[in-house]
Amino acid sequence: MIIDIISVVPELLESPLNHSIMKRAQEKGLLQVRTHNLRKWAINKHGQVDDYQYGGGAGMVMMCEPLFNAIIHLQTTTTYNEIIYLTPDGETFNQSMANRLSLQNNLLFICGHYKGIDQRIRDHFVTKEISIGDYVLSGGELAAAVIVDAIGRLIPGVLNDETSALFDSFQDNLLAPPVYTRPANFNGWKVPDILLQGDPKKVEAWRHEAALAVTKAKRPDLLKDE
Ligand code: 6GU
Repeated sequence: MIIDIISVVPELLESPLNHSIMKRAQEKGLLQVRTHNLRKWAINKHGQVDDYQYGGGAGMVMMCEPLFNAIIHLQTTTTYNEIIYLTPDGETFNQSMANRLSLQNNLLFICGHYKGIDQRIRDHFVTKEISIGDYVLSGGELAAAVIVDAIGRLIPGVLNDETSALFDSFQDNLLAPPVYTRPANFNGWKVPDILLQGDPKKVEAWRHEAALAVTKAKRPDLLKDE
């Protein structure tokens, strides 16, 4: 999968996408993340990419021209399944969106800053608008990093069997059950017996019950959907 990201602060994307599982996905050639500094398509030598908003009011708006030229340039070599604008007024991101997006070949993310991007770019290019939650970030980059991570780990071959995404929280609308590692007794705090007895059926049943209990306690809304 190729993910292109247009940003005025591409540095913000570097660390989160170049370590751990995202690093491995890219080294294995399963994921290619390419960041593009919008200033390359600035309208003048001052690097201008934003301007005052028509109608007045505080805050700058990212101009049509740099975004138009950046998108057209990228489209000459890549056909995108979705052009995604990261914005607090987009559809709220969740695991089922991550699952669907992980099946695509090429995605383009546009990170907004300031008051956002000129509406005409949204009208004429953007095919999907995503928010990562009901709060406002200073730009779309951290949201893009979150989404790329959530999608990237779902690409077949990125995770091995042990870390398989099939057992993640939310994949079956349940939160994950508690987990334990050695020692079996730490300061008198004991690991549940079932997990030590080595009967896979009993372990599975215990985990399912525990997942249900955790979900009921913390996120009862998840159980209502089904
Ligand atoms: Cl995608 N962008 C910004 N700027 N703020 C957000 C967001 C996105 N999602 C939640 N808050």
